[in-house]
Amino acid sequence: MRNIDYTLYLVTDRELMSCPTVEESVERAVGGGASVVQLREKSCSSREFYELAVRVKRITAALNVPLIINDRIDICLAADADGVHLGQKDIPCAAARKILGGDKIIGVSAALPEEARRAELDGADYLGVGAVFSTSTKSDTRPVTPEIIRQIRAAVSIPFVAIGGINKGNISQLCGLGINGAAVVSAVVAQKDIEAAAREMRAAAEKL
Ligand code: TZP
Ligand code: MG
Repeated sequence: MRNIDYTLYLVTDRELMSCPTVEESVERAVGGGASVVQLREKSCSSREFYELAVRVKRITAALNVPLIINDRIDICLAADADGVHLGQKDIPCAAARKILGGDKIIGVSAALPEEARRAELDGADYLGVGAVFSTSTKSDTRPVTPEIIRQIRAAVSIPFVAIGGINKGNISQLCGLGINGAAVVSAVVAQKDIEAAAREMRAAAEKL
Protein backbone atom coordinates (compact mmCIF):
# COMPACT_ATOMS: atom_id res chain seq x y z
CA MET A 1 0.00 0.00 0.00
CA ARG A 2 1.61 3.24 -1.14
CA ASN A 3 0.63 6.89 -1.21
CA ILE A 4 -0.71 6.94 2.29
CA ASP A 5 -2.65 9.88 3.63
CA TYR A 6 -1.01 10.60 7.00
CA THR A 7 -3.13 13.68 7.83
CA LEU A 8 -4.79 12.26 10.97
CA TYR A 9 -3.00 9.22 12.35
CA LEU A 10 -4.96 7.57 15.13
CA VAL A 11 -3.19 5.51 17.79
CA THR A 12 -5.49 3.29 19.85
CA ASP A 13 -5.46 3.04 23.64
CA ARG A 14 -7.85 0.73 25.49
CA GLU A 15 -7.12 2.40 28.83
CA LEU A 16 -8.06 5.86 27.61
CA MET A 17 -10.88 5.18 25.17
CA SER A 18 -14.31 6.52 26.00
CA CYS A 19 -16.21 3.56 24.49
CA PRO A 20 -16.34 -0.15 25.36
CA THR A 21 -14.24 -1.67 22.57
CA VAL A 22 -11.12 -0.82 20.54
CA GLU A 23 -13.08 -1.75 17.40
CA GLU A 24 -15.72 0.86 18.19
CA SER A 25 -13.07 3.52 18.90
CA VAL A 26 -11.48 2.79 15.51
CA GLU A 27 -14.79 2.84 13.64
CA ARG A 28 -15.76 6.16 15.15
CA ALA A 29 -12.38 7.79 14.67
CA VAL A 30 -12.19 6.75 11.02
CA GLY A 31 -15.79 7.89 10.59
CA GLY A 32 -14.65 11.32 11.74
CA GLY A 33 -11.65 11.43 9.41
CA ALA A 34 -8.72 9.44 10.84
CA SER A 35 -6.71 8.44 7.77
CA VAL A 36 -4.36 5.85 9.34
CA VAL A 37 -4.89 3.58 12.37
CA GLN A 38 -2.14 2.22 14.59
CA LEU A 39 -3.15 -0.61 16.91
CA ARG A 40 -1.13 -0.16 20.10
CA GLU A 41 -1.54 -2.77 22.84
CA LYS A 42 0.77 -2.74 25.80
CA SER A 43 -0.49 -5.48 28.09
CA CYS A 44 -2.65 -8.06 26.34
CA SER A 45 -1.45 -11.53 25.39
CA SER A 46 -0.13 -12.28 21.91
CA ARG A 47 -3.27 -14.30 21.24
CA GLU A 48 -5.53 -11.42 22.21
CA PHE A 49 -3.43 -8.96 20.22
CA TYR A 50 -3.64 -11.18 17.14
CA GLU A 51 -7.39 -11.72 17.41
CA LEU A 52 -8.00 -8.02 17.94
CA ALA A 53 -5.76 -7.18 14.97
CA VAL A 54 -7.81 -9.50 12.74
CA ARG A 55 -11.06 -7.84 13.85
CA VAL A 56 -9.70 -4.32 13.46
CA LYS A 57 -8.24 -5.18 10.04
CA ARG A 58 -11.73 -6.09 8.82
CA ILE A 59 -12.93 -2.64 9.88
CA THR A 60 -10.02 -0.63 8.45
CA ALA A 61 -10.07 -2.60 5.18
CA ALA A 62 -13.78 -1.91 4.75
CA LEU A 63 -13.19 1.79 5.48
CA ASN A 64 -10.15 1.89 3.21
CA VAL A 65 -7.55 3.12 5.70
CA PRO A 66 -4.23 1.41 6.46
CA LEU A 67 -3.75 -0.54 9.70
CA ILE A 68 -0.34 -0.34 11.36
CA ILE A 69 0.62 -2.66 14.24
CA ASN A 70 2.73 -1.23 17.06
CA ASP A 71 5.99 -3.16 17.66
CA ARG A 72 4.91 -6.60 16.49
CA ILE A 73 6.06 -7.77 13.06
CA ASP A 74 4.64 -11.24 13.71
CA ILE A 75 1.18 -9.87 14.38
CA CYS A 76 1.39 -7.59 11.35
CA LEU A 77 2.10 -10.61 9.14
CA ALA A 78 -0.32 -13.00 10.82
CA ALA A 79 -3.24 -10.57 10.70
CA ASP A 80 -2.20 -9.23 7.28
CA ALA A 81 -2.09 -5.68 8.56
CA ASP A 82 -0.66 -3.01 6.28
CA GLY A 83 2.44 -2.28 8.32
CA VAL A 84 4.28 -1.98 11.58
CA HIS A 85 5.52 0.87 13.76
CA LEU A 86 8.90 0.49 15.46
CA GLY A 87 10.44 2.47 18.31
CA GLN A 88 14.15 3.00 18.81
CA LYS A 89 14.25 0.03 21.22
CA ASP A 90 12.31 -2.32 18.94
CA ILE A 91 13.76 -4.56 16.22
CA PRO A 92 15.80 -2.37 13.81
CA CYS A 93 14.09 -1.13 10.68
CA ALA A 94 16.56 -2.86 8.33
CA ALA A 95 15.92 -6.23 10.04
CA ALA A 96 12.17 -5.65 9.92
CA ARG A 97 12.38 -4.79 6.22
CA LYS A 98 14.13 -8.11 5.55
CA ILE A 99 11.32 -10.00 7.24
CA LEU A 100 8.43 -7.96 5.87
CA GLY A 101 9.62 -7.47 2.30
CA GLY A 102 8.91 -4.36 0.27
CA ASP A 103 5.13 -4.22 0.46
CA LYS A 104 4.44 -3.58 4.14
CA ILE A 105 4.62 -0.07 5.55
CA ILE A 106 7.30 0.47 8.18
CA GLY A 107 7.17 3.48 10.48
CA VAL A 108 9.94 4.41 12.91
CA SER A 109 9.89 6.70 15.95
CA ALA A 110 12.53 9.41 15.82
CA ALA A 111 13.38 12.27 18.15
CA LEU A 112 16.70 13.27 16.57
CA PRO A 113 17.78 14.07 12.98
CA GLU A 114 20.30 11.22 13.00
CA GLU A 115 17.61 8.71 14.00
CA ALA A 116 15.43 10.02 11.19
CA ARG A 117 18.23 9.73 8.63
CA ARG A 118 19.11 6.21 9.78
CA ALA A 119 15.48 5.10 9.52
CA GLU A 120 15.18 6.48 6.00
CA LEU A 121 18.40 4.72 4.94
CA ASP A 122 17.12 1.49 6.51
CA GLY A 123 13.95 1.55 4.44
CA ALA A 124 11.36 3.24 6.64
CA ASP A 125 8.27 4.55 4.83
CA TYR A 126 7.43 7.21 7.40
CA LEU A 127 8.53 8.57 10.78
CA GLY A 128 6.69 9.33 14.01
CA VAL A 129 8.40 12.39 15.48
CA GLY A 130 7.84 13.28 19.09
CA ALA A 131 7.02 14.07 21.74
CA VAL A 132 6.24 17.49 20.33
CA PHE A 133 4.22 18.49 23.44
CA SER A 134 4.17 17.03 26.92
CA THR A 135 1.89 14.03 27.31
CA SER A 136 0.73 11.74 30.07
CA THR A 137 -0.23 8.96 27.63
CA LYS A 138 3.34 7.62 27.35
CA SER A 139 5.97 7.86 30.08
CA ASP A 140 9.35 7.49 28.36
CA THR A 141 9.12 10.25 25.77
CA ARG A 142 11.87 12.63 24.64
CA PRO A 143 11.07 16.27 23.89
CA VAL A 144 11.16 17.40 20.26
CA THR A 145 11.29 21.17 19.70
CA PRO A 146 10.13 23.02 16.56
CA GLU A 147 13.84 23.49 15.71
CA ILE A 148 14.40 19.71 15.84
CA ILE A 149 11.31 19.20 13.66
CA ARG A 150 12.82 21.59 11.09
CA GLN A 151 16.13 19.70 11.23
CA ILE A 152 14.36 16.37 10.72
CA ARG A 153 12.40 17.82 7.79
CA ALA A 154 15.67 18.92 6.23
CA ALA A 155 17.34 15.57 6.94
CA VAL A 156 14.85 13.21 5.26
CA SER A 157 12.49 13.09 2.31
CA ILE A 158 10.05 10.47 3.68
CA PRO A 159 6.81 11.72 5.28
CA PHE A 160 6.51 12.14 9.01
CA VAL A 161 3.77 12.61 11.57
CA ALA A 162 4.22 14.57 14.78
CA ILE A 163 3.12 12.86 18.00
CA GLY A 164 2.80 13.64 21.68
CA GLY A 165 0.25 15.81 23.45
CA ILE A 166 -1.28 17.17 20.25
CA ASN A 167 -4.79 18.50 20.77
CA LYS A 168 -7.20 20.99 19.23
CA GLY A 169 -5.73 23.79 21.35
CA ASN A 170 -2.09 23.40 20.29
CA ILE A 171 -2.06 21.75 16.85
CA SER A 172 -1.87 25.10 15.07
CA GLN A 173 1.59 25.63 16.66
CA LEU A 174 2.84 22.86 14.35
CA CYS A 175 1.83 24.63 11.13
CA GLY A 176 4.52 25.42 8.56
CA LEU A 177 7.10 22.93 9.87
CA GLY A 178 6.72 20.49 6.99
CA ILE A 179 4.85 17.86 9.02
CA ASN A 180 2.69 15.45 6.98
CA GLY A 181 0.16 14.68 9.68
CA ALA A 182 -0.75 14.62 13.37
CA ALA A 183 -0.69 11.39 15.37
CA VAL A 184 -3.02 11.44 18.34
CA VAL A 185 -4.26 9.23 21.11
CA SER A 186 -6.12 11.12 23.84
CA ALA A 187 -7.29 14.05 21.69
CA VAL A 188 -9.52 11.56 19.86
CA VAL A 189 -10.10 8.25 21.68
CA ALA A 190 -10.45 9.75 25.16
CA GLN A 191 -13.07 12.28 24.05
CA LYS A 192 -16.73 11.63 24.78
CA ASP A 193 -17.71 11.98 21.12
CA ILE A 194 -14.83 10.24 19.30
CA GLU A 195 -16.20 10.93 15.83
CA ALA A 196 -16.69 14.65 16.48
CA ALA A 197 -13.21 14.90 18.03
CA ALA A 198 -11.68 13.19 15.00
CA ARG A 199 -13.56 15.51 12.67
CA GLU A 200 -12.25 18.56 14.49
CA MET A 201 -8.66 17.25 14.62
CA ARG A 202 -8.81 16.26 10.95
CA ALA A 203 -9.85 19.75 9.92
CA ALA A 204 -6.99 21.22 11.97
CA ALA A 205 -4.46 18.66 10.69
CA GLU A 206 -5.32 19.53 7.09
CA LYS A 207 -3.89 23.00 7.76
CA LEU A 208 -0.46 21.71 8.87
N1 TZP B 1 4.60 8.06 21.26
C1 TZP B 1 5.16 9.24 21.52
S1 TZP B 1 4.13 10.23 22.43
C2 TZP B 1 2.92 9.04 22.45
C3 TZP B 1 3.35 7.92 21.76
C4 TZP B 1 2.59 6.68 21.57
C5 TZP B 1 1.62 9.20 23.12
C6 TZP B 1 0.77 10.25 22.48
O1 TZP B 1 -0.47 10.29 23.14
P1 TZP B 1 -1.32 11.62 23.25
O2 TZP B 1 -2.50 11.23 24.10
O3 TZP B 1 -1.74 11.99 21.85
O4 TZP B 1 -0.46 12.65 23.90
MG1 MG C 1 7.56 0.25 20.36
